Amino acid sequence: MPSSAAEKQRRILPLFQKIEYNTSNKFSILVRDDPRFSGLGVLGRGQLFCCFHEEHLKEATKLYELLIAAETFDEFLDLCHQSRDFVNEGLYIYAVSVAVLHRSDCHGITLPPIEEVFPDRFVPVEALFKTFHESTLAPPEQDVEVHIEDTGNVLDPEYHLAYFREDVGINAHHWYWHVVYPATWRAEVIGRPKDRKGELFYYMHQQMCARYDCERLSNNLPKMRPFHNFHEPMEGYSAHLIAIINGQPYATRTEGMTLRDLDEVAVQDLERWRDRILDAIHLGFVEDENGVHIPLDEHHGTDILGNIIESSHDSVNKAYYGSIHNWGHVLMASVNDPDGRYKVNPGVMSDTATSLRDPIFYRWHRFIDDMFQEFKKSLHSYTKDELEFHGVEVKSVSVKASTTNTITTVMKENSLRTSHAFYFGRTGDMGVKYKHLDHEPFKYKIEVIDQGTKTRHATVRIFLGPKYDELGNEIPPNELRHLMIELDKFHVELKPGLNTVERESSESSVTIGTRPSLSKLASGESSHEYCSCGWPNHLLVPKGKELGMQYHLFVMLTDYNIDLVGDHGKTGRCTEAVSYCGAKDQLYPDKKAMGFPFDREIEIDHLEEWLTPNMTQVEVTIKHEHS
Ligand code: CUO
Repeated sequence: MPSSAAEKQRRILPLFQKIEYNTSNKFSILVRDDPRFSGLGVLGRGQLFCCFHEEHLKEATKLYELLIAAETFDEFLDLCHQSRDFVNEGLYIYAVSVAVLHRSDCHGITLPPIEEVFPDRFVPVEALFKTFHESTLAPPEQDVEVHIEDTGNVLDPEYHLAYFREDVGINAHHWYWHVVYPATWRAEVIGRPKDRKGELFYYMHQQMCARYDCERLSNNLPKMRPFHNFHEPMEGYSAHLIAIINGQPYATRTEGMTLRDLDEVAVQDLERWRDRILDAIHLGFVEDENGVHIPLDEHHGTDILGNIIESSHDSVNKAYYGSIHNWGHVLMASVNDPDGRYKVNPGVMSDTATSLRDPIFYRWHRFIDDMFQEFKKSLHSYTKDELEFHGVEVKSVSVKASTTNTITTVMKENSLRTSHAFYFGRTGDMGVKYKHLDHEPFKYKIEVIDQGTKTRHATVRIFLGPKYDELGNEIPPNELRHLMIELDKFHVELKPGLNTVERESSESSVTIGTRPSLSKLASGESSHEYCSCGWPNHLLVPKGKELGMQYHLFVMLTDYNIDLVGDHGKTGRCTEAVSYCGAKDQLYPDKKAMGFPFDREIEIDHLEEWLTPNMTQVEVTIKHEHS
């Protein structure tokens, strides 16, 4: 890392540490009279910042736009220091994070892990209190670490999925994804367009749902039912999280509660927006604010719909199509106290760092995804010609691990330091140990014949999907496509004749490596710039079953020269987890629809019949080993 970046990194980190949790806004006269801060400090300190609430986002946007617009790094830092004591704590961290990721003078700076900034959003309260307690017994210089214990039991079938929903890495990924792609991003003001943002909103969340269903099948649970009926009683969920900023728990939802109207938005509004969006899909166009019809075509339809459904600043008509996804999160988080009469915290669905913990998250997003799928139904299925890569034949694929074509998963232990966030008047570290799923490292070996006489460039696309459903029936291709999870996508050069392509699981284009801890960043030990967004590699593949669970491993090669967009690959920054997070400040590096070739209906009954010579599949087994 160049020394200036190291110096900036050192100066940035304290902004994220030991935030003073007070309930009164500390407006200095200087700040109050500074017109740059007008409109800030509206959401009170001690309130939970909701990443989906329109008013909260509006204020956060004001702050991150102000921070991004600061002319020099020093001015930026100065604004950060001034606003730190008077804007809402959660809103502040969100806005500063957005600014750091988007200021050109912050290149080379890595954001500290959100789980160390706000451990209370990741660590159950029982474990946090135990750490506090033990730290009072231990000498102040001694480190204290406690284990996170289970917070549920088998009476709740969803408990079996807790390891996935409450995984630190996926929740951090989701937080950073929304920091990289703020719903309110105004490219025309900030000057940095976000390519295919609406489509990526669809695809990244579709993949989370597919991954969740793969995990459900691994645990002998049926695939989830989408949350289509907004009056349906919901399952319960208790996060066991407490918000340190106000000392209150995130609301527990008891089983059987239903959505309630808020002052801002009613359940009926969600229904009206849903119907308008579905009407638009069936008519084949959306109507903008001036009554102009914009076609939902195969090139832009998903992106336009993504912006409408989220909804983002780029929605073509927010007044008419509303903001169904964002308000859905808010309504679900508010079922306990819709009019705020008890002054309690909302549930975890209110925050991008916590919402993945709640089973309703996936059912809500499956419903959202079903609207996109309704659109995809309006497009023709890919023809053989669109699928083929003439002259390229994939002969075979195998997975090299301790046993060929078998991947073993295990539970592993990791730890997380909580003492960066709070004052304890002690020098020893405080932290928690937690378990997470992991898999053995593996390698794909793909044999490809290039029948041509010249070197060619190909994009390799690798997906994984379950072979059998919860009843033991083989999943037909058109259902399977909803469950296919992307494992990797990369470029290869093919020479004429037989080629052997090998690729490590750790190189996956959907995952990022271990993010450096705050201590590592502070000591300057981490010289690599991490862009923070990316699926954790330890959850690259689903858990599988103890006796083994069969999956299709699918590989397809397409023509790289046709797929290529812009100059990607030559100047890419933050391209580690490009499939789900895009490439920073660049066009999305693949011209194909996201999720290709599984994004459209497959009208053939057997997978083998659908495959063209440039595709192949092999059965792999995922086996979970109890440690
Ligand atoms: Cu990421 Cu609903 O958008 O959570």
